Amino acid sequence: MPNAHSFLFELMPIAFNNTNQLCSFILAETLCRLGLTCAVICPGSRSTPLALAFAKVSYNIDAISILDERSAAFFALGVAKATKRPVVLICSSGTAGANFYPAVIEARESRVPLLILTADRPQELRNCHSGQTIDQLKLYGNYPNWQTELALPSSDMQMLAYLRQTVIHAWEKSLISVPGPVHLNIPFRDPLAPIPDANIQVEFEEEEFFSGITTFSPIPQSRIPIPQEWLQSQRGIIIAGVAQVQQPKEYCSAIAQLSQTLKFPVLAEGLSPVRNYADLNPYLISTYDLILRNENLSQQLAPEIVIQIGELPTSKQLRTWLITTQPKRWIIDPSDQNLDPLHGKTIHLRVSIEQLTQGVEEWGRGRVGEGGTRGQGGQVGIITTSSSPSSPYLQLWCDAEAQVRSNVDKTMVTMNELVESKAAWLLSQILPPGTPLFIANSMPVRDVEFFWKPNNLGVRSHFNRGANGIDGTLSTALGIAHRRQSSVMLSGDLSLLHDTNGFLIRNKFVGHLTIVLINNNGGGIFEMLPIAEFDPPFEEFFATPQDIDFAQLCATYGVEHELITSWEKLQQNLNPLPSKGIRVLELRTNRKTDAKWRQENLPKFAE
Ligand SMILES: Cc1ncc(C[n+]2csc(CCOP(=O)(O)OP(=O)(O)O)c2C)c(N)n1
Ligand SMILES: [Mg+2]
Repeated sequence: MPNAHSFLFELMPIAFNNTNQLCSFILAETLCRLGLTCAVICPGSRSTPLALAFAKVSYNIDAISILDERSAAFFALGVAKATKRPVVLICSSGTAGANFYPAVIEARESRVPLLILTADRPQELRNCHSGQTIDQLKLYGNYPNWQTELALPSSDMQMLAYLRQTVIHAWEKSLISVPGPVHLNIPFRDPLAPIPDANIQVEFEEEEFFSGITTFSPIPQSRIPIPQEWLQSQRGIIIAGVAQVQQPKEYCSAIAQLSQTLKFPVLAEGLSPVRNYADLNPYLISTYDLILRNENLSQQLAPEIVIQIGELPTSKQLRTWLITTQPKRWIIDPSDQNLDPLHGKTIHLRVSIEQLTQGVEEWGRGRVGEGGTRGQGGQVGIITTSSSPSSPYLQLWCDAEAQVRSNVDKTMVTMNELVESKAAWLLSQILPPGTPLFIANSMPVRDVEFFWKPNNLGVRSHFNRGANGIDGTLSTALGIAHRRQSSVMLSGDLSLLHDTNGFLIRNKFVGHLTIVLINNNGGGIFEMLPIAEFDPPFEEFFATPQDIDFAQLCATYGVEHELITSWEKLQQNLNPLPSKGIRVLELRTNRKTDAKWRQENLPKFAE
């Protein structure tokens, strides 16, 4: 439990002559004792008491100053994604807080805890053109898990207790039942700087006031009985959807256990940790999108039962197949959210996969067909967890995977030209073990889904698939990489250009980020759409080439840049990774020929 250090005690006589400072100190110290480790602070005057308190409350808080609020908010999102802990985000009054908005949305949609503290003018200075004052109440609409305005700072002991307890509640609300953003709007009267207020002198017993603050215990989840249909079906599949989990190995083991017990294949999205712990999972299917492009196979593989873990993969091919075949679907996810964009007859089982598989040993009772007997009223069967498939359906999946995987690998190995899709395939095999990787939206996530090869490198993939924005890409990646193992980001040119203010974080950033930049001078994704045939207006209004010289751009920020002209060169640069700084490795590609390559080749792998 962090304690206020001596530095604070030196400040105490000043701080506690000033109500704003006292209250901001209580706010910061309470969060610190709850486990806060990072606060991102944007410059401004109204937020002065908060900035001082968070910058000085404790050496245990990493206080980071970032100029651009949009970038700051995505950076905080990245830190919170990687640590799974709430990160505090502070700004001044006015439009500053509005710039947090896209990251607040992403935090909500991808279930990331953020604590947003927007400073505000007091009531009497609102609605009267007092300057830099907007309506900040409910600024983020329905996106926050919880939002409120704090009372004006007061040195009354009852009010200090109110503040302490409200802050504890805010912390909890950012974490349960589903992690997400919480917004506290905080009014301050002058004086904002730590100078004495008139008549304020507070006697404050710090240790007594903060004693007993502990992190809450999560709401216990009840055990859910396993549907009998799972045990009885020979045509079931598991879909491991997009997921960013704190304990990837445990998560993957639980899925593997379910798969081996039921003898169901696991269709794992490129953004699922399952692909990076391949040895755990003998029935792993990574090429489902390519397999399902084969009409014949997609019919033969029609499932009876689907167990979807978390959110559905991006693949349109997979989604269309599920709509056509209409299997009975279960969705395993602890949240209270609707995770069925296909609007099937789905049953949500509101537990985590780890919890669901806790009693897995008992499920063998009733499993038909591989050494067990169909149990009645708890009669015992024996579960087998051997890795040789026993049902013809499972065998068909595994054979298709082996064949398509081999076709993909043969194509990629012999490809010397800089075709975009190869970057995802190559990265899956060459990154140092455990590398944090941020995958930008647009074609990078899609190439990862198509081509990320199963491996045992334990790469930690992150992404903003909550709202699929191309905004905040660089800042999120820097947040993920900050104070962690050397990291990599895979991004298109427009996504990087949308967030170049992220480079302003370079002097605060601790660690290393390599940006693998696929520069196809525009939005390659739009080349895949029917609108590409209509030029004009295609180039000007959809592809939007920006003609940026990235070497010069990088030079402006003091960021290293290298033009990569061969796959060997890329490979050499990615392992080992440097330990410090930001670096761009630019691959120049051609979006028109790349779109054509995908259109021609994606259907070929499973022919
Ligand atoms: C904030 C935001 N604005 C616009 C879009 C629409 N959009 C999706 S992909 C894309 C182009 C991305 O281009 P780039 O990053 O170069 O990747 P590429 O398509 O070339 O792979 C755009 C504008 C979006 N997803 N998010
Ligand atoms: Mg592009």
